[in-house]
Amino acid sequence: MAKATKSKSAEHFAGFSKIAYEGPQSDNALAFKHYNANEKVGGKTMAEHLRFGIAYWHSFRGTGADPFGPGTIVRKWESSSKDPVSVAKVRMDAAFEFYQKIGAPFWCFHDRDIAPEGTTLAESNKNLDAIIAHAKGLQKATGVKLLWGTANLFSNPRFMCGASTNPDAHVFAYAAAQVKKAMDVTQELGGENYVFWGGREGYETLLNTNLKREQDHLARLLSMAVDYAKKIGFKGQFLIEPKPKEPTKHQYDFDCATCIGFLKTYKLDKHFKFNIETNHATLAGHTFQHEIEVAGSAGMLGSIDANSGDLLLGWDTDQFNTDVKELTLAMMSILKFGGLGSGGFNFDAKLRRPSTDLADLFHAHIGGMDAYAQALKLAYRINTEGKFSKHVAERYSSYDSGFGKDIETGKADFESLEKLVLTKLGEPTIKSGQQEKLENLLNAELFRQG
Ligand code: XUL
Ligand code: CO
Repeated sequence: MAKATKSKSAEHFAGFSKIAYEGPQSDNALAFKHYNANEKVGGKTMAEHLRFGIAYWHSFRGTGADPFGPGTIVRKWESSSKDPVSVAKVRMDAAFEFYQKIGAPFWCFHDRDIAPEGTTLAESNKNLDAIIAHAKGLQKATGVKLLWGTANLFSNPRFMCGASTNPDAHVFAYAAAQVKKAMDVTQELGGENYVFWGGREGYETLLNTNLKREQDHLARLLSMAVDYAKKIGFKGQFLIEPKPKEPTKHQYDFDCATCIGFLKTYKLDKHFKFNIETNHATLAGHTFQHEIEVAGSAGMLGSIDANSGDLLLGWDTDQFNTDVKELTLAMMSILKFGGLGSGGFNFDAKLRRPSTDLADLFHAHIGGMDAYAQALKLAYRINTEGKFSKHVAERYSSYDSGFGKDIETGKADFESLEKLVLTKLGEPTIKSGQQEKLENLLNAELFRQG
């Protein structure tokens, strides 16, 4: 059971001890039922497979505000001082206490989440430097590492018409300066990846937009980032996080397939992988697994922003995902592609507006981590038994030899295939896809004991 710990003055989550694994039979709401960090699944521990990260912006800057009302979530550390940089430090202490208590090995941030924006770029950079020094100390003291950093190029009004895709070159220059600094501090903290999410890199109306120039400019910013990484020796992985819309009506980083085309057009593909967010996939009209398959097939599966949308709401609700079936399908694909490498599963998810207790932050992450752990175990078992992969392999087996192989290897052409059909093959036999049988098999596998 989670025991009440003695309240120390510097303890922000007093009463909560480190969340322990107690197994599926436990009825302790503040314990893991499935996530057992050191348990091995196929030669790797769960912690190594899942590399969970906590999103600073939601868990430590989210207030529950929505377009219809102000914040509902009040945290004591927010009133710890009148000076915003001092508050930012105390808030960060609280965050690292949470990371340790929930047992997440990683965290992620935007520059403007962690440090207050100043009235000039120089002042913003100074604030950021003070907080980065603080974060460095906390990382060292706790062992929690940085999964990725990024620049917020969408909140400040200067970015209302985009950052790198802004019609004003002055705004492009500002965005470039901000990304430069965000890369510097990500490197300073040993960040394993750097993310580009283009929330306002798109347009509302073509009546005022030069689409071609905007896309060229987005590619210019990404090329500058590639050059700058070389210059400073940043070895982390660059990740693009696709999203089709919201806040902008039409965003250039629509989905993985669109981004692959974009990156190849500008010869940037070898420098980037994808940070796939579940709710962004569904906004694009895809399943989460579809986006993973598209990225993985191109060798560009990088990291995951772990969350979920709501089937009945058409926007980015950023909920914690507890849908084990959806996550098992996703994990089947992730394991098939060999995992996420330097990526991880970052909870880009926020508490619901009425979830105002500190305990809710624990329940939300416990649920998300347990659901992924269950999915990992199920996916590993399903992939190892190979019932689905065997079925898929058999379905395509006509390409393994003979004229099928000639098609794949480029030996066949229109004339040779026409001759074959006319003289030998004739009409193909109809073969069932057996979808319903496979869906039943999936349910049987998900609920099978052992
Ligand atoms: C917005 C979103 C961002 C990115 C980082 O939908 O997902 O928080 O993850 O900028
Ligand atoms: Co995200």
